[in-house]
Amino acid sequence: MSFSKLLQAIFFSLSLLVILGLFTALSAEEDITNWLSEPATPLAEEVRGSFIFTLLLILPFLFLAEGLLIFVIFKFRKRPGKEPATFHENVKLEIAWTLAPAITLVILALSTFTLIKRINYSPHTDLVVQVEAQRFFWKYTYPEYDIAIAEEPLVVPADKYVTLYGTSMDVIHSWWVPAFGVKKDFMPGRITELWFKAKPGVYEGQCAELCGPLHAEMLIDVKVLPEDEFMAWVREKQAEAENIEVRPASAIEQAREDTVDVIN
Ligand SMILES: [Cu+2]
Repeated sequence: MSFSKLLQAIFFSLSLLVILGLFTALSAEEDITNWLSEPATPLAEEVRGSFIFTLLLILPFLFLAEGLLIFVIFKFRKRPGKEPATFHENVKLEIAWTLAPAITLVILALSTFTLIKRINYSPHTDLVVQVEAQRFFWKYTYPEYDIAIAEEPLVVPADKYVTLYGTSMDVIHSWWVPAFGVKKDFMPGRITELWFKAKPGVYEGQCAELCGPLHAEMLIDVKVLPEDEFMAWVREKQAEAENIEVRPASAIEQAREDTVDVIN
């Protein structure tokens, strides 16, 4: 088989594969991947919108450039009785294909940076939760309710602005719940802010910063409950904390004196 025949065969097989792949993806009853999770917060909706907007703006360039390339390769190639074309330079065309992508990039930058700003600063706060990341779990403290939990799902009220202030006790961790559209690094010695306002449901996430041997098991669970159920959970947790017997300081003091008496 000659080299050009081999190239043709490879080109043909690859095209067939791509068409088959596209057909399978389009006709699948369920999504064949979960690489885009359903947005559960307005922020996640915006992130999704920004993703699609970006794709719509940049894909025409891909198709135009690759389409032109393939067209030119076939149209101006060397054929029996025909020399290959050798033209080059076209100032107008070159200015156009420099300006068009540049303007597109400016549009993308403006829309992306405004969205990043919205992600970074919570517009309002109904509930504050402090997060301490530690290899390999998360500790959540609710200062307003005097509750601290670790290795348990984060529980928050639905449709409320929840602000997390996170830091790390050892290495860099990253708090990432895809459905919320947030992913922020928690670093030792620094406090990072993130926020979400989620629909009721149970959401999963994961530490997204390689932090050690059990990094893959540093999972995140978030339970978003209707407000009354959330308050019931708060009362339950507070009651649990009260039931832990704490010896008053005076009792400890008395015990020490008794011991001293016995020794003497
Ligand atoms: Cu981690």
